[in-house]
Amino acid sequence: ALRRFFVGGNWKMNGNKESLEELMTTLNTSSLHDQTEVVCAAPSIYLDFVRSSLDPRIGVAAQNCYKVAKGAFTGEISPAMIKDCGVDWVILGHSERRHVFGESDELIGQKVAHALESDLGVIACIGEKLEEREAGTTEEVVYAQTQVIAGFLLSEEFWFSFLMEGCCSVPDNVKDWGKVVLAYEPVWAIGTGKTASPEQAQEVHEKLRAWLRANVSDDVADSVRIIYGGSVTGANCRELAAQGDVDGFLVGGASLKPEFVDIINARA
Ligand code: G2H
Repeated sequence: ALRRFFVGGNWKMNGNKESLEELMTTLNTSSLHDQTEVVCAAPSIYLDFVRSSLDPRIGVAAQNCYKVAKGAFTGEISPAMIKDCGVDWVILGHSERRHVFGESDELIGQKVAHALESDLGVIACIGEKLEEREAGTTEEVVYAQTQVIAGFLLSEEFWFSFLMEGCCSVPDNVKDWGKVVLAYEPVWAIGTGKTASPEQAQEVHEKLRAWLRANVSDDVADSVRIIYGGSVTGANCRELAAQGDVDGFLVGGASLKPEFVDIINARA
């Protein structure tokens, strides 16, 4: 296939030096399909430690970052700092950032733009809530989130500054889609043990690819990896990986366990 299988482990706020060392020893000594691109997202305080302990064939990601390079933003980290630790990826727009910490679409779009400008790869997360799925608005929600990540929808904030300041540059967050992996994570499936069925995942991934074809380009639609996240395990990964538009996974809970190796090797 055109698209290299991509498996991200999202450790979230878990582990300590001892347990992560053990996990990394398992990953470093396991046989991993070399066709799979593997990236582990560590808590920011451990990025340096994880980058220096993990085998170089495995990538490392931060789980969040801020939208500018430096300054008076207590508690935040910048893409420049992430790069300085030898780390090449960042997860942005994760549902926990959106729903536990109240990050808006707008902010996520700005973070994506700055992270890409700083030469980080971005795992950009989107996904509908249970009530949105039940109301039949899944497509509408994930298209809107993708559009704000892409940045070419003229937002209220854009029009406000256009009118107030005569600003005239049209936002375009993503100049290089080659650095973006789109993670579809239905919120109702996150950490709940309720995985989307392979058909449910395939349906949304296929529609997202069609959206990219219609709104970006054929080339981007064919090449962007669309990965699935939400209660992926060693037991359900193979069936999901067999779907034509599922190009990998973003794995939470199971990425802290040895079964992460089975998930990395899910595509035969
Ligand atoms: C979704 C996923 C990882 P889990 O948040 O991003 O977590 O696999 O635990 O549902």
